Amino acid sequence: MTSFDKIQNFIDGQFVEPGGGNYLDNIEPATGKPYSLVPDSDARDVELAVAAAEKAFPGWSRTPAAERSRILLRIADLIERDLEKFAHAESIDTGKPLSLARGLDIPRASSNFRFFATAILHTENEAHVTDGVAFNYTLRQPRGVAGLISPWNLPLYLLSWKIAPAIAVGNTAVAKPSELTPMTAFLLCELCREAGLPDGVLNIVHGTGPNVGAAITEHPKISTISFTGGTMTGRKVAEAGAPLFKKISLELGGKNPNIIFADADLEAAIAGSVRSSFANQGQVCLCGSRVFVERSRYDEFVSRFKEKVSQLKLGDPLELGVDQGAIVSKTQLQKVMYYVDLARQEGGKIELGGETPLPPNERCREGYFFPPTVITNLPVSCRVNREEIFGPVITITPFESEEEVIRYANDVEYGLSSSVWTQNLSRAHRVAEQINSGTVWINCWLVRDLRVPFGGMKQSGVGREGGEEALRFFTEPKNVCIAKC
Ligand code: TXE
Repeated sequence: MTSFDKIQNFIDGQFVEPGGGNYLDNIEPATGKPYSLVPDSDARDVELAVAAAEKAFPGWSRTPAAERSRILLRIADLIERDLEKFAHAESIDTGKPLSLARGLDIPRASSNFRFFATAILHTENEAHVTDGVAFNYTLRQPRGVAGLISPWNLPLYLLSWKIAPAIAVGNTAVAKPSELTPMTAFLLCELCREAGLPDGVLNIVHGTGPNVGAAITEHPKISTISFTGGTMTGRKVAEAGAPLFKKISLELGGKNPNIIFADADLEAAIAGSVRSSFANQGQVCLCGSRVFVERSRYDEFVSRFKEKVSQLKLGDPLELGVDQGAIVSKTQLQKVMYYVDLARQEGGKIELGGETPLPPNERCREGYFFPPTVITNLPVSCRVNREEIFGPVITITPFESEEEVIRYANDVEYGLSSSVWTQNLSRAHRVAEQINSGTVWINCWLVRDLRVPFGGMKQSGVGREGGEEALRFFTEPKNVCIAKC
């Protein structure tokens, strides 16, 4: 194993071993085999990272915005320069097709840095004049050390979505990527050094949720926590942070509806639904896993949708032309298979997929593959239709009326996103208003403008990320009131 294969923590600008000297295997999902080691860090490493972040805070928070911006822009440029290296690393680490990492994950990580680097150059401070009495202005100051915890499905994309706004506004950070997908976070540290980010501004501690994640959420000197991951974990993060009155943003799971009305442009709706169902093997919190189709076009939709889905090529993620790679881990694969079995027990009809496929090649003989799976004939209220599967499995259900489908859409504990396909503008507005989700896409999916508020309702989370919301989340508003004498 080369030194490149042994991932290290990044604390105070240095690559360091975990204090306990322990490592975990980092598995390549496409092969099922370990290909690198990831630190199995613990609270001692978090302690060192917090100390470094605290030490760096006074200097970084006083660094002029223009200088912070310059460094973040440099990081964005360097990610772009190393696009191929990062895309390969992300594909190997997650099992996602190389083309997806190259076309979406890594460019978006670069955009995240660029977006917040420039956003901080264009902020305004509010002022409130109290008639004849006083003048108020609002300072928005960085809050100190931020704890940033991210999941495995879009590793660098989601971690940079937190790191960039946190440090852009002058905080320092202790970040923890998922222990399943640590590689691109490790590579990012080298670029931060090259870009001239001062030591201690960004610290990355690798390890498991219970050891490192919990140490971050419980640490009294980390006052701000931004978390993306599963809903059950989000609950633990909230429980740990509440007694310490931490400011917490939670971006959690989804069970998103994808609604196709009879008047939709069916060609576009089918193409969009194939993406929203199976992009990244269905492992995107925004995937539309519950497809609802108006009865009069239901049969046509199901047959055309199945035809399109059957054209998706499952294969070695590193090969060209592959649409479906591997599932991130054995545990996640088992979870997906459990839900497909449950669907059978609940009376579902497996229209497509549902069985472990043959390995795509010799290299991937032990890989974690599962085909795009389409299920019909399930009641809206069954578990498969209510619980987050987070894999390449979707259900299709017919509906009779607008009222009925709105009821179906809202009848889950989640509320992250939704898609609505219709040519009727009034209906689009009406339905968008009534669906309980943080984002409603009309005639599209995953169109992301980094300025818009992003987050979930109900058990999909608390708080919003993106644009102004992120800048506000990572700062503390302070009102200064000057008497008019
Ligand atoms: O995620 P976890 P898991 C959903 C999806 C999946 C399920 C479980 O349904 O099947 O969650 O996945 C860290 N304190 N999503 O277990 O555990 C962990 O190390 C602090 C949806 O892999 O939520 C990782 O860095 N942190 C989702 C991060 O939390 C803790 C994306 C997320 O992992 C912790 C991923 C603790 N006690 C899974 N325990 C989405 N909506 O984007 C774990 N972590």
